[in-house]
Amino acid sequence: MPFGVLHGNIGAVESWVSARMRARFGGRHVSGAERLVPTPQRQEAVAELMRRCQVDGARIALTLEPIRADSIRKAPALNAATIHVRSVCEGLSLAEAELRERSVSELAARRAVETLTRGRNMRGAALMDAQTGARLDPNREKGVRVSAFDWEPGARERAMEWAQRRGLSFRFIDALALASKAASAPFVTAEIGLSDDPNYLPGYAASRAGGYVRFTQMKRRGDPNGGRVYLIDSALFDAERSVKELQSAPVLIGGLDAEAYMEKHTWHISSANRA
Ligand code: PML
Ligand code: MG
Repeated sequence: MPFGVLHGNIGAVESWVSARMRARFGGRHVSGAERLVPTPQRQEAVAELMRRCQVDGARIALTLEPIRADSIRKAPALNAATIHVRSVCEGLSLAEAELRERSVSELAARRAVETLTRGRNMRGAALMDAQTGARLDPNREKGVRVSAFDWEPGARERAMEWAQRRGLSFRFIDALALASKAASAPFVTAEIGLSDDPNYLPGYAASRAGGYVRFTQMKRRGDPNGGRVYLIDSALFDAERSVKELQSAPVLIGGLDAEAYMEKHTWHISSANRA
């Protein structure tokens, strides 16, 4: 299942590169993106990452790291849905309910939402025990940044085209790939995420069982708070190994299942029969 062995063309490419871009401006993180590509495509990948950072005068850190083909695992893309909500309050409470439906305790789900909406300048993601709500990340200031992932070759372009036809952007494509890597780790029960861009209002709750569920409003315009919280099954979690896996185990995400995408409006459904 989640971590398959690579076959065909992917396995045949001997050398890969993990390329990561992080940009800061005025002491704040303003942009970040990454690719995992066969070495001959690294030039293109770097050019694309540089196009992502539109802020003049930003301090940009670019990291290129060689990756062995036989260390790359494959994970399926999560099924995705968009729920159109009427207010930020409704978006946040439905996202919290989505976590509850995926075995997260009431306390932990509430704490996850509080951490996300009140935690200024969260750098990486917070790791939280899915039952007790206790923080598990070794360095709470820094959090944990899930990294070293991409769509499998060709799948990003197809996913992008598909998303644009539905008015969705690269943010969705990037966030879905990231959530798919995280969800494929057995110790991740669920996740909740929100952009730190003050003008980007949608957010999501994600899990292996429930897929990637977007809510069109999870913050008010102008609010710079954002981040991610992973709800962790502590019985399967090992502080050192699991954090390393999230941060640096290279994963390629299989193609988006466009047929599995759904859109719903909360004014047509009750939260009880959403799933
Ligand atoms: C989406 O599905 O539209 C993306 C939601 C939040 C993305 C979080 C981020 O930008 O890091
Ligand atoms: Mg961001």
